[in-house]
Amino acid sequence: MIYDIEYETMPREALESIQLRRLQTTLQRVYASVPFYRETFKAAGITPADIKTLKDLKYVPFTTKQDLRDNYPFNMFAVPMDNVVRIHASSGTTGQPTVVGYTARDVGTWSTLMARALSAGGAGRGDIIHNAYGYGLFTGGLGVHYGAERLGASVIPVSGGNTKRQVVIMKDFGATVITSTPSYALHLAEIAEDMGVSFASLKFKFGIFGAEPWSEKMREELERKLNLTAVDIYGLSEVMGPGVAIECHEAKKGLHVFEDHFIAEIVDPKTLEPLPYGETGELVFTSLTKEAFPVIRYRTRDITSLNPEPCVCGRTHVRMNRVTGRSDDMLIIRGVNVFPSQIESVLMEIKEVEPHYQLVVDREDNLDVLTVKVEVGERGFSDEVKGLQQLERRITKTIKELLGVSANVKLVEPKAIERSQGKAIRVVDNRQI
Ligand code: DLL
Repeated sequence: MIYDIEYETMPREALESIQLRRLQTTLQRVYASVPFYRETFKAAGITPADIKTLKDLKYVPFTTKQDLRDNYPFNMFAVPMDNVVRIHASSGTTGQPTVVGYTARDVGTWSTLMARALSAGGAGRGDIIHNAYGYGLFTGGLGVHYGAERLGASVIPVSGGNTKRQVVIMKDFGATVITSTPSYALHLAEIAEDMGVSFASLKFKFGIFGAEPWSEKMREELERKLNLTAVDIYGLSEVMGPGVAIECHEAKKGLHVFEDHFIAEIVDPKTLEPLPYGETGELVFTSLTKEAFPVIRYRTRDITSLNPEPCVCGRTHVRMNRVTGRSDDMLIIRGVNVFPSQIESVLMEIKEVEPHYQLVVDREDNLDVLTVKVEVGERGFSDEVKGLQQLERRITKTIKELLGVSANVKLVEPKAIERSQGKAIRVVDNRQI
């Protein structure tokens, strides 16, 4: 069902006129109230009045994660703290966390967009949503929670962790929709199996998975193991949280960006020039309705492309393709660029291994060495050592053929790779230390 039929199916022309009006208002607001934006606009020799069409957005300077860090914690806020009712922060694994704020109206907008998103993903009034995204500073848990309530579904705020108890709850409460990271969903499936609970006996119809990159092959795996339809949801704290874009369950082919609230651009990561529809580059967002923490041309570092083709679901909002990785997650192994998701796609084709893997990069004698650790299925490990070595060689060869990179493949025992309760850690790069 389309939650917000008027806005989600609006003809392009009407949508673009709303975008322009909202963009101009946002630029004026940030110029008046956030010193950072006033300074960057001045340095670029522009004022908000110069932005007369949507195309003029390309003259507006970008905002980076470093800019947000430099203004830690609250200097990017465009309203007085009196008006901020909620604060979230990104995990900050790569340095100072980024802090984001919301007015009461922002929380309302976010809830509506998440209700739209859940609805596009197959949920509705009457559904029971098992929400295993983490509650806390991370936007996943509370973002989905408020959206589910706005939608009129019943939400179980189970959060991440305590996985055995989650299995019991899933069974006893009869949840019909699950929301979690794809890696945690696989872990839940694994624990359920250990406990003798089959997903086929559960009531799940839809899984709404995101917060980390995952592949088409992983979708097949999740749909098979969890016996549901899996859709991809995207978002980031800086832009709002979950619910910036989502796949419709009808097409499952690209994520509709809620364009009446966000302008998405794809730019060449090197030249920063905007790229046309269909070309792959870095995703950049400008928020159009946020009050407390507007973002202007925020460089997400996420790599994808945009698809303007009409969709079977009737939504007119442009679709972004699956995020294949982050530009800062891209590994350069002896000069060859590889994304973890590419390795994932190769591994998923090999039936003897499980979808649990980790990439470890070291530098030995000044050379990059990539080790792909992947779990072998229960049956595989009791097999002969010779068989395992052959399998390692076969995977090494496939990776080399398809991606052009040499990797040491190391088969490990089932469950040897640590399970995460939120975002999986796919890469351990020892070169930076
Ligand atoms: O991960 C928000 C979220 C919560 C999205 C729940 C979806 C579901 P952050 O912690 O700020 O916010 O991380 C944002 O995660 O820039 C991407 O690199 C990555 N990411 C999020 N969703 C996807 C996805 C939340 N569907 C960062 N596919 C983003 C690939 C994703 N990467």
